[in-house]
Amino acid sequence: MSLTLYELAGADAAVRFSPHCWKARMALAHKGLDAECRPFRFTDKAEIAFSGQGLVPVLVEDGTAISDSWRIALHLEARHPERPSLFGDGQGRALARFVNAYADSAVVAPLRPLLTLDIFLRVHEKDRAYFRASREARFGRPLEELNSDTARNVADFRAALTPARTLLGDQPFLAGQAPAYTDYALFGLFMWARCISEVRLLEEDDPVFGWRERLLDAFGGLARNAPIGVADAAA
Ligand SMILES: N[C@@H](CCC(=O)N[C@@H](CS)C(=O)NCC(=O)O)C(=O)O
Repeated sequence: MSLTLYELAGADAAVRFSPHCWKARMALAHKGLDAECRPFRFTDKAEIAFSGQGLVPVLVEDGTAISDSWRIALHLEARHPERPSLFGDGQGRALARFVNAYADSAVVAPLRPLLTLDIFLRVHEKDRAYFRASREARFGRPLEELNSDTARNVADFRAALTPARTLLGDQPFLAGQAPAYTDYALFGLFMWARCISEVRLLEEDDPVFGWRERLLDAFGGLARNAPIGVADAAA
């Protein structure tokens, strides 16, 4: 079996900061699968042209290319049913789909402006002009102005976590007693912050903080030991 995962990388190729690539990384680890994780920069579009689109993650398994982190999770579950399930029984897949959509909408919204300037400062030099132009078009203002709303964005981010916080007050993982894709779908966003920013997102008494610690330690500390592009990881 041959597995290759194309992952977004910073100026330092070891720093892999994409939230969606982290979802795929955690899914592979959950399945106990080893992949060659290749660095991809924003402007390396030609390298993944074979996948028919321009975003990462892209997983290539035995010559078949799959893009989009959710589709990668579905692929891994279907292709490796004998390995630990990413979704569990019953409504696990629907719950994971819901949490993925919640993470990529309500939770990501206040996080994007918090992290975008930090990303810009840590992308490869060749990516800078593309990144600035595409993100300034998205936000409608210079990247340097995004930091003016930090306190409000942190407050909005914490508020957006309320549904997860409620559940994590009752159980160690969103999926129950052990982690599954439902957890990775949200955790990917925290790895994005951890790898490129020093912003303080959570207080230690927040149940989400403890959950994040448990996932940082999962799979032998895969996420905790991942190289970061800042002196101190985002708390
Ligand atoms: N829905 C996709 C989103 C993928 C995505 O937006 N990837 C970003 C990295 S986090 C990307 O490749 N960006 C390249 C660009 O903006 O040009 C997924 O879940 O995989």
